[in-house]
This record gives sequence, C-alpha cells and structure tokens, in this order.
Amino acid sequence: MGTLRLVLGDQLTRDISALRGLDKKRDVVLMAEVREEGTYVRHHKQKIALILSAMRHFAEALKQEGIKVDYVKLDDPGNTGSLIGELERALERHKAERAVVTEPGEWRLRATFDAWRQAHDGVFDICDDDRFFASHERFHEWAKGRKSFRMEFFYRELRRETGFLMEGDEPAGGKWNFDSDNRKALPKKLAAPERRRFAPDETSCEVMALVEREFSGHFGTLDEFDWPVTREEALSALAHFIEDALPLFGDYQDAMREGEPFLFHSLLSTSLNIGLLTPREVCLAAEKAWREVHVPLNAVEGFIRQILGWREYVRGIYWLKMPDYAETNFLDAREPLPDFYWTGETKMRCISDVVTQTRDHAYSHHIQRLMVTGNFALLAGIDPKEICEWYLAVYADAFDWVELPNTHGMAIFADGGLLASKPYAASGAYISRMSNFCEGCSYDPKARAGKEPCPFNALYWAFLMRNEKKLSKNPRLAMPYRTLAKWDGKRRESIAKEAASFIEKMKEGKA
Ligand code: FAD
Ligand code: DLZ
Ligand code: SF4
Repeated sequence: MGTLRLVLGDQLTRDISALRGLDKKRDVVLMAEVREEGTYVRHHKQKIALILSAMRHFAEALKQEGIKVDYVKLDDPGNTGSLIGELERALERHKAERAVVTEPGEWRLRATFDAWRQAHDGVFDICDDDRFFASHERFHEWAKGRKSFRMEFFYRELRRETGFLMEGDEPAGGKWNFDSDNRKALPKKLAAPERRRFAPDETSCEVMALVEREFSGHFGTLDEFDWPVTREEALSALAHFIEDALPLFGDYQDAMREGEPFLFHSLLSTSLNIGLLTPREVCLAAEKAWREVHVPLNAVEGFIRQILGWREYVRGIYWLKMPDYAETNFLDAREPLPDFYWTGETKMRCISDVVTQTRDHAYSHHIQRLMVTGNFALLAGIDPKEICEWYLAVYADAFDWVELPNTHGMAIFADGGLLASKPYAASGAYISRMSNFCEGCSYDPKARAGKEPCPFNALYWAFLMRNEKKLSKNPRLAMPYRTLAKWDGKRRESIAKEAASFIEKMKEGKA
C-alpha cells in the first residue's frame, strides 16, 4: 500500500496537511479512539463524547468520498489504548512503510511522536498544522529580541498581513481596538438569543452510552449535550451566531448573568479547536457581516480580535515557551484546589453558578473563566498545576495549547507577566458590576451590616499585600497599591487575618 495517514480527534478538517496529496487507491486513513487520550486528564464527559462522535462522522464523510478509512473504536478488541500503539498495529496490519500525521496541538503528544519518529528512521513524517494564521516560525520571528510580548502588537501585524478590517493601511474605523465600547453591563430586560441546539443523532447517542460506561467517574453530565459534531452543524452554528448574537457580542462581551451561560458568545471554540471550522472562514463571515449587513464595528472587531489576536497569540506563546512554561510559579502559589470547583457547593453564588453550568454544558464564557474561577484561584493562591489541570479537564474546548497560556499566564500570572501585562485580580465590586450574581448571594460585596462580607474583597487585598514585593512596581497596579499605602498596620493585619481564616475554612471544606 501507499501511505498511512493518521488523523487525530482535533484534526477533523478535510484540508488538514496530513490528507494532502492523498491517493485514494493506495493510501489508508487511520483514526483511533484510545483510552489514553480520554484519561491523561479526566476530561468532562461531553468533551470525550464530542470528540468521538465528531471523529466517527468525519470518518464516515471520508468513506463517502471513496477514501479507505481504518477506524479503530474504543472498545474494539486488541485496541492498545494509545495512539502510538494503534499506529504500530496499523503499520503492521496494512504492511505500510510510511506514515504521516499533522503536528499534534499539545506538546505532550508532539514529544511522544518525535520520540517514536527518531526511533523509526524514515517511517513517520510530522507535517505543519497550517490551519492557523501564523506558523511557529512567524511567531518566533515576531518574538525575537522582544523583552515583553503583548497580544495587541502581534494582532496589529496579523491585521495588516491578512487585511481583516483594514481600509488601505489604516484600521477600519480609525482604531485598532474598540474595547472601551465593549464593557457594558447587561440591561435587566435584554434577553439573550435562543441558542441553536444540535440534538444528539444516533452516532452521538451511541458514543454517549460508551462514555457513560467507560468514563463514568469523570466530571460532568451528558444530559444537555448539544455540540455541533459535523461540519454542516458547525456551519449552521456559525450562521446562527453571525445573525443573532454577533451584533451585540461587543457590547456585552464582559457581562455575566446568573443561569445564562451563553449570552452573546459564539460557542464556536469547540468547532474551531477540533477542526470543523477554520479560523479564516469564521473571521471572513464576521467581516462580511460588518461590510454587507452593517453589524457594528465594535462587535466585529472585538470578535475577530479574539480569534486573529488572542487565539493565535496564546498558541505562539505556548510553542515558544514549552515545556518550561508549565513549570513556572511566579507568585509561589501552593494552596490545593478546593472541592467546590468540582461540586459547586459553596455559598459564593458566582462560583457555584459557573461550576454548575460547567458541569452541565462543559462551557463557560471568557469572563466567567477569567474573572470568577480564574480570579478566585489567583487571589486564593491555588497551585498552578492543580488549577491548570482543572481547566483542561472541565471544558469541551480545552486543549493544552490554548488552555495553558490562558490559565497559567492570563488568569493566575504564574508566568510573571510574560503573556499579560498585569494580573487580572479583582474584588467583589467587579463581579457585582458585571453580573447579577451578588443579588442572590449570602455574601455582600459592599460589606453592609447584617451580611457576611464578600470573600473576594479580603482575598483581593491580602493578595496584593502578600505579593507586594513582586507586584507593587507594576504601573497598572499603581492605584490599588496607592490605596494600600494609606492603610495602617492594624487594618492590614485584620484583612490578612480575614483572608487567612477564609482559606483555612476553604481547606476544611467549609467555604
Ligand atoms: P467567544 O467569546 O464567542 O469568542 C470567539 C472565539 O475567540 C472563541 O471561540 C475562541 O476560539 C476565541 N477566543 C476567545 N478568547 C480567547 C482566548 N483568550 N484565547 C484563545 N482563543 C480565544 N479557549 C479555548 O478554546 N480552550 C480553552 O481550553 C480555554 N481555556 C481558557 C482558560 C481560561 C482560564 C481563560 C481565561 C480562557 C480560556 N479560553 C479557552 C479562552 C476563552 O475563554 C474561550 O475561547 C471562550 O470562552 C470560548 O467560548 P466561545 O466560543 O463562546 O467564545
Ligand atoms: C481529546 C481526545 C480524546 C478524548 N480522545 C481522542 C481519541 O480517542 N483519539 C484521538 O485521535 N484523539 C483524541 N482526542 C484528541 C487528542 O487528545 C488531541 O489530538 C491531542 O491532545 C493533541 O492536541
Ligand atoms: Fe461572588 Fe462575592 Fe458577589 Fe457573592 S458577593 S456573588 S461571592 S462576588
């Protein structure tokens, strides 16, 4: 036979580099469901179901084109449980001399594949994953010689290179960034659009039963599973977002409302990350909505920046800095992850709401991840490894290349400011301003008489005090440190005590 072409569960793009030049008569595509990929962290059940169902649909679509596909199911007898094990078995089964794969998105698997390739000279090619706007080389070239990296500057270069939202050499609307328009609080009466659901078909139902059986101890429920699992469904989700949610995406990008996980967000990260959609077509669709249908520029720019800017930038940082990146712990955070990250059982309404929806949907939007669970982990000093593993496990869109920089760098500042210019630390006042969580909470962000004070407040000031040496010179934290400078020793001591007592309660499972 010709070449064995291995396609991984997050590479479900017809034009993926490993499938280019495929010879239908001689080549075989290998796809394998393996236990190791489902358990290297204990992924949310919906993430495993999403990947396995999407893999099965993708394999079927290739077969419909007349391509030979060797598909190994999770419960096939003889399944070795690992991708390398299945690659070796398939090479033997097909008497193939050469195999090819597109570079895996995670460093862990890339290292495993590299090691196998070195041990098997000339057998295995690993080709670039060119579904991104910037190659590894492009990011390296940008990063070379820079002391600090900032997304905004990288994003502007990519805007110029791709021409997205450009008018000649100038950014559309005369500004690169419309963030200042994008921090509105959500009006009480404004309803979020109803989301298009993709009810599980026969394949998804089969896979969900398999997941319940084989991964029963994993976090999350499957009851609300409705992710797009085919390219057609993903395209329909994209069209729905552009029409119904994009116009207000910018205005309410940072808003949160209890019991409403999605608001005006796109829910496209799973489809993008597993390859059902390409970033280019998503950005093109958004830009078209601005040019042709006059969707506001602040919405379209805000959305394109997430994909062309943040998504490319975090991937660049990941491949530039791994594997050392994951080992840093700039703030020397050592506290264990509290149980309520799994159970949602805490009096803190904001956290219990976000954890509950994460359990039910394997989703929460960016500000919930950053300013609720991320902010709490930062303030409480949760160990980077533990909190990163949590984020990797609980979201359907989680892959190390995007989860790690967002958590380790952006949310908990464990990289000391390589990725973000300041820690995203905030007291209860921020959550109160951007959500309605506090209205139904037994704590009070304003610490009025008769109610327990919001733990985020003491934790916030204690965080600043604890890390004064490392953070007080940061110009973006000048204001809170000026406030702290006015406090006498007694006040400092009392806040530090309040925060320490909360952390103790948290460790005893009483928070
Ligand atoms: P929208 O708000 O509609 O945004 C549109 C798209 O922009 C997303 O689909 C996504 O592809 C991209 N995007 C937005 N923000 C980011 C970002 N900061 N980094 C990279 N891409 C971005 N995103 C993941 O895809 N996987 C993760 O594992 C992940 N982990 C995160 C962990 C933390 C602590 C934080 C703060 C953020 C994380 N993000 C992650 C980024 C972001 O929260 C999600 O991409 C977003 O919530 C997905 O929902 P959406 O598709 O509705 O996004
Ligand atoms: C996430 C995942 C899961 C749960 N299962 C599989 C699988 O059975 N087979 C497979 O090829 N890929 C799976 N994946 C996706 C891989 O974990 C992903 O390709 C790597 O993490 C690299 O990004
Ligand atoms: Fe969260 Fe504090 Fe508001 Fe309660 S009062 S919801 S703990 S921010």
